[in-house]
Amino acid sequence: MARVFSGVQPTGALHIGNYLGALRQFEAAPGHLYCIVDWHAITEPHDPAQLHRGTLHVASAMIALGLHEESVLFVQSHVPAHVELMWYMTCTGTMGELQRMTQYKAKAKGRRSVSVGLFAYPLLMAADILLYRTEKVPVGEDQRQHVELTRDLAERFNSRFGETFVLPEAVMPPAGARVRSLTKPLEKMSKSDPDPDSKILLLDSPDEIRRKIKKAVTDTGREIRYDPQEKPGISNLLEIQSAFTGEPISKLEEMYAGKTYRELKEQVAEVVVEGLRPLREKMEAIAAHPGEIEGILKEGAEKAAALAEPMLKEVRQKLGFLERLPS
Ligand code: AQP
Repeated sequence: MARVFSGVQPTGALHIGNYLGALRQFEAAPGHLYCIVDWHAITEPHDPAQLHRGTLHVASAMIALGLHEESVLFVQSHVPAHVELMWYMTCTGTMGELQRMTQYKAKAKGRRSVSVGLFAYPLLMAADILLYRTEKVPVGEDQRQHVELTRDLAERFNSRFGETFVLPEAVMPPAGARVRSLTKPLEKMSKSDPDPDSKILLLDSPDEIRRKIKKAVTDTGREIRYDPQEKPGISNLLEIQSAFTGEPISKLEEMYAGKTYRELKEQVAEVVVEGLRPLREKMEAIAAHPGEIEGILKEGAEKAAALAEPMLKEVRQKLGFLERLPS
C-alpha cells in the first residue's frame, strides 16, 4: 500500500475547506501518517495559548475521524528529525524557488517585513513528507505547489547523492479542493481570515451554519450555474453541496433550474449541517478528555520517530557526515 503523509497546521479553528480538501481524504490505514504541523504554525506572530488549544483541536478532529486507530497520529514538534532534515532541504533548495511560491507571495504582499520562517516553510514541509518515504500527499489545491517543490528537491538530492528519497505526489478530491470564502468568493476559505462569516467551522452549531450560508455573498443575475469566473459565490455553494453529497455539479445545476438563490442556500445549509453533525458531536466528546488526546499523540510520536531515524541515518551517510557515537 502506498505510504500516505499529510499535515494540518494548528493555526485556528478548522473549517469545511480543511475538511473537504484534506481531512476527509485521510484514510485510516496502517503505515499512513497524519501530523499536526505545529512548527508551521509559528511562521506568523502567534498566541501561545492558541497554539496549545489549536493542537488539541486538530488532534480531536483527527481522532474523531478514527485516524489514530490504524495510522500514526502525531505532533511535528515531538519528532526533532523534521528540523534536521529541513536543514538538508534548506541547503538543497534555492531562494528563487521559494520566491516563486504563490502562498508566500500572497502572504508577503504589501508587508514591510516577514519572518524567514514564512519564506522557508515549504522546505520544512518537504522534510515532513520526505522523511517517511511518502508516495501520496492528500492536500487541498493551495498546497499542490509545495508538493511539486518537494518532488524537485527530492530529485535534485537523488541525482547528487544517489537514490534516497521517494518522489511524492499530491492527491486532491474531485470537489472541495479549493473551498472559497463565503464573504469574498474569489479567495479561498482560510483559518486565519479574521472575518468569522467567511468560513464555516467544523464546530459551528446548525443555526450558525444556516446564518452564515444565508449571508454568503452571491452574484448578480438569478441563474444557478457553475461558472467560477462569472459566478464565484454561486459556484462555491454548488461545489460545497457536491463535495458533501457526491452529486456531480451538472446534476445540481439541473436540479436548481428555475429555483432561486434563497432555495439554493437553504438546501446547501441543510446538507452542510447534516454532513458535519456526526463529526462535530464526536469532536466535542473527544475534546472533553485532553489527557487521552495527549496519550494518543505521545504514542504516535514514538512510532513516527522510529520510522524517521533510518531515513535520517541514510541521508547523513550520503552527505558524508561522520557516524554518530551511540549515546
Ligand atoms: N479553502 C480550502 N479548500 C480546500 N482545502 C483547503 N485547505 C486549506 N484551506 C482549504 C487544506 O487543508 C489542509 C490543512 O491546511 P493547513 O492547516 O496546512 O493550512 P493552509 O493550507 O494554509 O490552510 P488555512 O485554513 O488557510 O490556514 P491558514 O489561514 O493558517 O493559512 C491542507 O491540505 C490545505 O490544502
